[in-house]
Amino acid sequence: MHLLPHLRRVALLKTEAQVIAEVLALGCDEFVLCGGARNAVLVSQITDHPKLRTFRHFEERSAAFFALGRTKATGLPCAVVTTSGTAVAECLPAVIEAHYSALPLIIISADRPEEYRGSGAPQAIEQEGIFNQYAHSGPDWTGHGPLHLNAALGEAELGNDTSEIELSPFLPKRRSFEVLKLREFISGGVFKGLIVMLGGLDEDDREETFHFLDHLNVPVVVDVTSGLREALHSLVIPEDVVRRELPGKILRLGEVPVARLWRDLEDHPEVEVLSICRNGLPGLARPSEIIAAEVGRVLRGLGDPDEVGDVRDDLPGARKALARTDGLLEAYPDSEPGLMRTLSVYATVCDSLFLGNSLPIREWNDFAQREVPYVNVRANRGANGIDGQLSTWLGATADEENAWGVFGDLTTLYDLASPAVFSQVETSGRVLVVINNNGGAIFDQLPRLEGMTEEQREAIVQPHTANLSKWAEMWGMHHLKVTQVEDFDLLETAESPLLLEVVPSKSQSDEFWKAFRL
Ligand SMILES: Cc1ncc(C[n+]2csc(CCOP(=O)(O)OP(=O)(O)O)c2C)c(N)n1
Repeated sequence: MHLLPHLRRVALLKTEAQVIAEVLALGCDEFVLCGGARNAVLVSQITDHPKLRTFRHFEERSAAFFALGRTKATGLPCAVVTTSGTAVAECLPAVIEAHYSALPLIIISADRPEEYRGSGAPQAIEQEGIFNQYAHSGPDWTGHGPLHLNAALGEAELGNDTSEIELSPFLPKRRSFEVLKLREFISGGVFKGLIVMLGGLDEDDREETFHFLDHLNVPVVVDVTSGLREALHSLVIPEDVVRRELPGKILRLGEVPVARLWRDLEDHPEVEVLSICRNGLPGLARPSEIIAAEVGRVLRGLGDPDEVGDVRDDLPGARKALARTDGLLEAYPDSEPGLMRTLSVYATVCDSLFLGNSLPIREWNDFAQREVPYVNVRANRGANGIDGQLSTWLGATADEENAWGVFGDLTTLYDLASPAVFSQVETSGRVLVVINNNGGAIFDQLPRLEGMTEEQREAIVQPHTANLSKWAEMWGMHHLKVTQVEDFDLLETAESPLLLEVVPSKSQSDEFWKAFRL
């Protein structure tokens, strides 16, 4: 009765040698190895191969995010190797993030042999297709998203020698696109204003994007993860200025922008939107245009655009708004935005910057210093999760000194196992900043919270009593707590990582936000 599905599953099963040959043919030379007995044959063959780099991690959810971080740093595939059972399922959040970020994360799972299917035997679960639409499983893989390879292994297998298998170059599928769509978008009907919204960009796309915007000369709502926030500062416009009067056209480059303005566009179909992005998803539920390709390639294809300029004369108003914000930051230096501004000045010494989701990325966009550019700015913006953030940062910066990452307190509590890799990554000058505002303070700003009971508020904000100094001690981090701006004077980096816990003044933060929103 179940013959057909059964045959299909048999056809998909692979041996460890087939899986290793397949993954090397795809250009994957980095592996994050997780514990277990069933995957031991995979682990020993991978570590024996002379051309492969390995990391290890005991916790698969963190391991998969760490591997995702590696793909961000290298642009190449990185594979997590897990045992069977729920170990595989732990990789789902990172697989989803890789899907929406179009990154080449590979999951290699050891499975029990075919006869164990549906038996309920220990660590025997249905692993084939476990990631559903979020991962490819075979030759149709484009390299623009995750891949799952499932190997059926007996526990006692020694395996064949795979150390001679050659490593091939990584060749993601090249996508074709129409530059004409972009040419028409920026040349016709721009009398009601054209604004660019700049989301996260790949490092390779940044130079091309800068030159394009320099020629186009239109106001830009910029995300720090574009890596161009400071270089473009004469064109930068705060989103509030644009939200007051929407332009006729918005050109989005890169990842979905953080700004509230982007969400507003759902209710304004009269604003024409064209997105150019790698994952090929519009990021809006209402109709809009899209070019699915690397931003740099599309802009190179276009050549230098004609100048459109500041058609609506928005930029003088933008200058005033930014000056007003600077005044408020000075007036409330120990508020969360105030401490963020000072932190951003200290962080100009970093060699790379990672921003966690929720308030850190938003407050950095709005309040960080605007003069000195940061190199290698990164974030996980695919599915906007607060999970796996520290692990992604550690993976992305495994070889980098002076790596700074800024995270919320709940985001940090989500990824407590992440420091398990400290002994395998560069820690010199590493600074892990936690903005500890006692829970999801982002939700405190929701008007919806006003009429709620304390119990309801707590369920949404999740305040806690965690003592982060004990966590720092557990993993050998120095710990510095900053509660006012002067405390930053004590900031000193070393060979081992620093946990910089920033605790904003609640009263100054409340006053800041009240004045800011006037
Ligand atoms: C995995 C996951 N769970 C829940 C959410 C919903 N969420 C978005 S922001 C947030 C609170 C984040 O709190 P924290 O890390 O402390 O940052 P901050 O308060 O500074 O914004 C939550 C729970 C999410 N984005 N991802």
